[in-house]
Amino acid sequence: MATNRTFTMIKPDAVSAGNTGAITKMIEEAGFRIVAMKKTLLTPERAGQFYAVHKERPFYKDLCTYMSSGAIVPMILEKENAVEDFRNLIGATDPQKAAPGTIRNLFAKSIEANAIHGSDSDENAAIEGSFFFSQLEQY
Ligand code: IDP
Ligand code: MG
Repeated sequence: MATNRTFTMIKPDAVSAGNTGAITKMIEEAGFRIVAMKKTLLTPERAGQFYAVHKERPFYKDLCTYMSSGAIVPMILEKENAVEDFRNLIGATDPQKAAPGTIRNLFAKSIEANAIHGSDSDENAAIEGSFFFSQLEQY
């Protein structure tokens, strides 16, 4: 079976709550291989670049402040049908609407502090992965 890749990051609320291990375990048990992973910080400016697609949205400034408020754990993941399967594993943006058993249902605090990011397309997965990691051909 062909595999493909997606990009994720565990967001500051989930890292500071000590849920990095539990979330990483769910990701591996769902069949994703962790290709690359690190713990790092975003400045507000870098958060703004990452979420530039949302810069006209009312929540943009708060989102950049929140995403630079503490450590994050970005990862590149590999699995057959990775992008779609990972979006299903994390659940809806708003944790109140996220299906039972999804990562956001279990760990998110709010629609903003929603525990985890997941790319929405193969194209964005590649762009977002290279925002944090280089020389991926060696992984
Ligand atoms: P997604 O992360 O499920 O793809 P997007 O619409 O791409 O959702 O939004 C990016 C991020 O912006 C969300 O994960 C969340 O942290 C934040 N966000 C989205 N909608 C709202 C909102 O209505 N209020 C506050 N923050 C929001
Ligand atoms: Mg999105």
